[in-house]
Amino acid sequence: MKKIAVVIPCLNEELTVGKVITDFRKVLPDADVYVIDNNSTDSTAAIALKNKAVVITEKQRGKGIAVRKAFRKIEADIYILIDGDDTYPAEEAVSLLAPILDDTADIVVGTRLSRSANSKFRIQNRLGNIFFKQTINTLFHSDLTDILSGYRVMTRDFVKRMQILSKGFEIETELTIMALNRGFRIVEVPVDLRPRPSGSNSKISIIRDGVRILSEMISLFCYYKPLSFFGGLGLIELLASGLFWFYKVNGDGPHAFASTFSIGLALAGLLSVSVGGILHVVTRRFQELDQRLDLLNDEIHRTG
Ligand SMILES: Nc1nc2c(ncn2[C@@H]2O[C@H](COP(=O)(O)OP(=O)(O)O)[C@@H](O)[C@H]2O)c(=O)[nH]1
Ligand SMILES: [Mg+2]
Repeated sequence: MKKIAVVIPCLNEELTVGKVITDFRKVLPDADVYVIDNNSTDSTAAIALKNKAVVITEKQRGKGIAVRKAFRKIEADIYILIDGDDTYPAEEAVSLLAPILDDTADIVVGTRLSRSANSKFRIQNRLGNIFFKQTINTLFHSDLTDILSGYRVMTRDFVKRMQILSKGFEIETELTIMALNRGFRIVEVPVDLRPRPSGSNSKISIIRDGVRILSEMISLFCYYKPLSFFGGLGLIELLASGLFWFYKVNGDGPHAFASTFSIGLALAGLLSVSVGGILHVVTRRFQELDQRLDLLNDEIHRTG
């Protein structure tokens, strides 16, 4: 029998955490339920304990920090990550578990944005999600429908191989990009997102967390695909230098500044491309190292 852990990161969710726990007790009576409480100032922890969940306290604020602690502390074969605001249907856990149980996925994402989902989004959240989805699919050549879903089911192997560094709401972006980059099998299952019950408030700030999520995407793109990132930058600089030379140096303006600027831009372009090339080689070596560590991990796991 597979050991299932339900992991619920919470910050001030006293209105909903109890229902999320009892809903999972009905759907998966043998699962262990963990609430990762981030110093909530309301009675989230007390309600979780009353509903016989295991409460893990994390002093440092941030959903990413809470999930990282959960991945380190909790031992299970399968991990179900879900928000504590009762906006995701616990009853869908069975369909999200299926690809994991029949070993066709390493991570299953409850997609709120697939055609068959009937999710209740605030318009700015829906537009933000679509923008981020397009960005990741473009940068990483994937065709995912939902990047930021808080409802995920993951194998132990996946969870224990994640080096989570993000602190806040970038956690889902980091998990998605690391899964894509490491070639894990991602399966999406439609779920209907519900609105929060009245009186219960989202902790996300569209601008602050939107900027954080975007910068997380760009930095991971830079780390995992340095040749595309720096090479692309270099090509833009070389192109700009060529255009500048063509229009300015050949034009009748001050030539000295124009030619110096154009040559400077060309050199910067060549430098970016070379940096991209060097980092590409280094990244390749790191990927091989990751594989070796994974093999060692398997070895240790097998020999116990
Ligand atoms: N542990 C922890 N959980 C958080 C933090 N911020 C948000 N959460 C939880 O993460 C989940 C998603 O947050 P929410 O505010 O609903 O974001 P939204 O669904 O994107 O609007 C909820 O269960 C929150 O309680 C935090 O700083 N620490
Ligand atoms: Mg929410």
